Amino acid sequence: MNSTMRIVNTYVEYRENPLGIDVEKPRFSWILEDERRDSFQEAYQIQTAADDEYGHILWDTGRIHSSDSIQIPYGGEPMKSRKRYYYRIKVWNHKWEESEWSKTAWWETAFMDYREWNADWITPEYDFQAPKSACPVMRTEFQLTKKVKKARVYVTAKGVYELRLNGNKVGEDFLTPGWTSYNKRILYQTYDVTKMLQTGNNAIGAVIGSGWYKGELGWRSRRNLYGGREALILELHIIYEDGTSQEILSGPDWTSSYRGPILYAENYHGETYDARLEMPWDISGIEREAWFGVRPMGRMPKDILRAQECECVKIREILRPKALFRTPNGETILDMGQNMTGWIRFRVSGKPGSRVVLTHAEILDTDGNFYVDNLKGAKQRIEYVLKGKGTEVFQPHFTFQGFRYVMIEEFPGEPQIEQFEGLVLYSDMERTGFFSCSDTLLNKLYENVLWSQKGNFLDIPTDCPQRCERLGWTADIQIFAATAAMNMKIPLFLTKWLRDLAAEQFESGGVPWVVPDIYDDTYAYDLAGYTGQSEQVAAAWGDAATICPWTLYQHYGDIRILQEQYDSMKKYVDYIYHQGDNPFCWDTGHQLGDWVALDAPYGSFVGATDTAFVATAYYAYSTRILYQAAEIIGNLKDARDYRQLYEKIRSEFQNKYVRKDGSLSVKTQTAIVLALHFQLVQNEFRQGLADELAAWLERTNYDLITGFVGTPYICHVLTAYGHAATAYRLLLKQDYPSWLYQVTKGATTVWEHLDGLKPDGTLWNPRMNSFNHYAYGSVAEWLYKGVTGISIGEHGAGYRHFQFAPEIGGGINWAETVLTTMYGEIRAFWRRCEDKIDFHLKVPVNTTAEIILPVSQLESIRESGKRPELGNGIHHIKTEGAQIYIHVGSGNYNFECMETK
Ligand code: RAM
Repeated sequence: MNSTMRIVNTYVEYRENPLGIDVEKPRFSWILEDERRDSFQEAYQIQTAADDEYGHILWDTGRIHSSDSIQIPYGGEPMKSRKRYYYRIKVWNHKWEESEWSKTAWWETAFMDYREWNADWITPEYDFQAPKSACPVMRTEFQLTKKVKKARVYVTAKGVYELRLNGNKVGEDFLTPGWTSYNKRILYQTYDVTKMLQTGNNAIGAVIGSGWYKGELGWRSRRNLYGGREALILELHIIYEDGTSQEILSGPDWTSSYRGPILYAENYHGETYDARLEMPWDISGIEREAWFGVRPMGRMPKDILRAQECECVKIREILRPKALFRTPNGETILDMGQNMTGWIRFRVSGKPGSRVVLTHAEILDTDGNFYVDNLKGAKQRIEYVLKGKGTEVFQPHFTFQGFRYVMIEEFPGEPQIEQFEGLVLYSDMERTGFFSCSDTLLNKLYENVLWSQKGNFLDIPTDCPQRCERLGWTADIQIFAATAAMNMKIPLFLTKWLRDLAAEQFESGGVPWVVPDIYDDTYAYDLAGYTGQSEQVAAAWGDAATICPWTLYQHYGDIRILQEQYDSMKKYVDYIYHQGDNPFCWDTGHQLGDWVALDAPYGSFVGATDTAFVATAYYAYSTRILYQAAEIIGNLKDARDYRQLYEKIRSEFQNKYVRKDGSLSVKTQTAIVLALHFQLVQNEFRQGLADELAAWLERTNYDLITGFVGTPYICHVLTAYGHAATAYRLLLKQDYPSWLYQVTKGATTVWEHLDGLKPDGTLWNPRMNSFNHYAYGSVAEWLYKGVTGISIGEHGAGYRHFQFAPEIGGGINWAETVLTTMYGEIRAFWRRCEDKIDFHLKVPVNTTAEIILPVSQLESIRESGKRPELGNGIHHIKTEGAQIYIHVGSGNYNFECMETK
């Protein structure tokens, strides 16, 4: 065993040591490292065991001759519920050198079958004298006489809950159980509470807020969308040192009270908390008399319970305010320096009954005063009443705010900046992508994109986090998914949401505008006028059904997501097939088109691009994804049938929209972008169209005028047809309209509108003007792919094979991307120095890369001082046009190129 190939990380279902999963065949992935170049895995072995010493092996693959190192499904006996399984992995490299066993890791199951739930759903008995909007508590006490070896709690609620045990909060998650299509799926969480229990008396209970379940949703101020009563279900399983066990279950013996301190809590509107009403309900020995009973909800189904499927929401970052100042109107304002989503935590002392009142907003108006009009009625207001004992620290429970500025309306004494901090809440995803370059404005744009992702990945992918919307708008996420997947590890987050998408899909196969779906035609009326349809389905929105699973497959090599979502993908394409009289185009229904494009007619959100053009282009694209997915999952009949359908749609598209001279009949930039990016026009016309787009941009001062639909692809299209210089002009333009315009205006997140704040200082219509919307942030995909040049190669799903083809230009002197993929870290870097350019690439073990350098002669390249030659990781070298292609295996490569231009 003299190999230096090592397993440095192992994952089960994308996680290290997940607690409480119910996946039947969890998948293993591992990351390999080796200092030597060109290192590949030849074989692997996985062992699982009931103990961490492997005394009792449960499943042993033996040595499997395979180079696969990600997404290997468990193949042992069906797993039992509530058991920990240990595993370890070893590998052999291409020289048959054997690695050490990986560090022992584990996963633990929750309930593998919902029928094992013995607890009841319970709801508090109503207390008519309690404040109407108060958050109820449900609790119980129990005795332990023996020493506890292991204890787990399985818990969820209708509403959002905070679970407490013996005086402490259980776990570090907030706003659990998050938002799913509650009528069909509710996720429960698992916590290890072994250390929180004590011999003698114990108390456990939860306080429940309205949350998404029964709180206000949508701008029409509707409540109780899923039901009118909070409910809780909980099982605490205790195993004693002596091997015996005990269960504490939510049930009729629990008690409830509405008399706690949280008097009001709503996602949009904030929280009211009266600390004088605090009661120690989470410790044992309280008066039972003042408490009401609970009602078991016999009819509430348990078959909708699923173990938590992704990372929960946590406090991911803490920000210190940048300034405390007074506005011209005399308002006292805290500036967080960053538009963020989450809470303010403050420290305060004062008399009993004195108050802290805070309101949150995204921007100041042009006069520098606090501006709330764009919140569309979301109050974002925190009211805290002091109990008046020493220093009191408060952070909200069942609400979240999108804000940069906080107006301090009331505060005992003079507020000091040190008394406040910003708690940034989002789903606990690992950051995987880093980009930076020599252009500071571009770096700021990139940071803003990241912040918009943080601000809008709060359990579901939302359009915005501040106004009374915050919904799972389907187009927004399909547009942003690839960027999101490079920035952070999102497969679990998005898989969970895609399950909701499938759950919410209409009988007809149509996909609702938002997932979870809360809309009906009255909402449609507000956005689109009377549509006369009960189901709202739009191109580019519904296509989230195909594009999101495909994005996960590409970025994480996840075939299971294609298998799981396949029916949903197919139903969606079939739905379009059945719209209107012509099955090969989509020219019916109410379409949202190239949303918020600047070429929109006055007063419209829908850009100038013909909506049937957009719909047909997307129809073709989704059908192509579908047949490719069918191929990958081995459904060859569908692959054939849908490929034929795709070809028919494409020729119908050409009949309708491509003129004999190769120009398009729809004359917008977005039309060209879609036609090229989705490869819908005949080969011979493509270059001409790309040239037309580039010339158009040049003529119009590189104004960025495309909307949600055209913008994500515009730079990719330009670069694919030799117009990288134009892409850079567009990207780096600072005056209005452009991406950097908002950066020069002090943006710290990405705006919904390119003209959210116009050059003349006026603001876009407050009805719809968010300053934290990630759709336009999809340009960051081009920072990774274009500027630093990292993209997934053909048949390279999961970055098993990738390209490094940077676009040197835009006056940028250096750029760097570090990307943690399923195979490990890719690092790509280039730098201009005097008359040459340095390139560096780190290729993970078990992957290959194609390096494409912008020189035409091998003579002008050096690797460690020599002309590159085959061997030592380099598999092929070829010259084509003005570029050199070098195919390499794993390792670190440094090339030096004499610049050609
Ligand atoms: C707005 C949303 C979203 C968009 C829809 C059509 O209300 O914020 O971004 O997808 O409309």
